[in-house]
Amino acid sequence: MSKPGLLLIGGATDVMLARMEAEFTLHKLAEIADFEAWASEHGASIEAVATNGHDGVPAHVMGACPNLKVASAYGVGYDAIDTSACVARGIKVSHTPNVLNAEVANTAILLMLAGFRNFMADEHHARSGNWEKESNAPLSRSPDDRVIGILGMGRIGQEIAERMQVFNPSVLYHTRSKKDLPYEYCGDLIAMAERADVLICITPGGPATEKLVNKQVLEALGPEGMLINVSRGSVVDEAALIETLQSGKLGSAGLDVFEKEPHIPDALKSMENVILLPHVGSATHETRAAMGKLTVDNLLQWKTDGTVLTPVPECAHL
Ligand code: NAP
Ligand code: 8YV
Repeated sequence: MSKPGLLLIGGATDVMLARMEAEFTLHKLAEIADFEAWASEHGASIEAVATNGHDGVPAHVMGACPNLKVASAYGVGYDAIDTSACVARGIKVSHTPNVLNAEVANTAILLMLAGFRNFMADEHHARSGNWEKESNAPLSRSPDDRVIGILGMGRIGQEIAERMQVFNPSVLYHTRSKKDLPYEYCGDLIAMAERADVLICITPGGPATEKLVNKQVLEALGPEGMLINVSRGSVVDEAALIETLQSGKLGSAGLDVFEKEPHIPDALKSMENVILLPHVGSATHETRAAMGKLTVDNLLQWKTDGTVLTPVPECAHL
């Protein structure tokens, strides 16, 4: 019996490739030179797509694959996938929730700790020889006993709140609906930012959260305040972020995500009170292996019985 066609969009590890190739006829988008020619020969054979949170499933790919039935995303965020279009066609979309909670929470906390303790500048002070040539590094601030506002209190937000308990924080959170959690709910994001020493963003991206962290929120956070963004670049108004940091109306920032990745504005690169990471929130061997396993498990489950293990909520009814 012939194997169903699977189109790989973006990269995959060797382990993922071996498992996919054993069960599907694999086509790699990155290796297709003439997409139209490929589509007319193979498009109709493609029943599954493996993709990621950045590349999604482009409209021209969906259009070229009339028999597409499942799209398995490597990552929990799926704002790059048009789920309405998938639901309309009965395409099941899956993602990789939970397996990356701990890693992304660690990333957010590491950014916060590095910010309070001024570790980037201190590292430079040590490495550059300035310690020997000049003097001791300036004092930094303690991460203990801070007010932490978390924007988005889902799987990862809760992991962040739990993991930072050793620093004795007062945790506030803002979401659209109050949760049954031992943290203080704030219905008003600006009011939460006014009270917080640190605002940690960990909502999904997409239109519902676009520029939720605007100039008013950043100014409310204030000259001593710290913004940590490990969600999506779209959640923060990047121009307002640059403006408030430059004017001193916002104290500092730790950023793993940006509006136009992989582009990072020069203004952000030039600021010493900003820590920049190249979207590595989940990027460890261990966590990426777990994400890769679940990505392929979803495809194999679909091949077995037409279901997926971890559908995105919009597709759970399919
Ligand atoms: P989740 O469990 O779905 O949690 C999302 C949270 O955001 C919920 O508490 C939700 O509460 C809140 N939310 C959604 N829309 C909102 C809005 N308009 N205003 C305020 N709050 C809103 O998702 P998760 O698994 O924690 O992942 C969150 C996101 O993190 C992903 O979608 C992805 O974008 C990002 N992420 C980034 C990395 C990285 O490498 N940097 C890695 C993994 C994930 P309500 O529905 O009650 O509002
Ligand atoms: C990954 C992420 O960088 O899961 C997410 O939403 O942003 C990260 O874990 C990405 O999705 C891998 O493609």
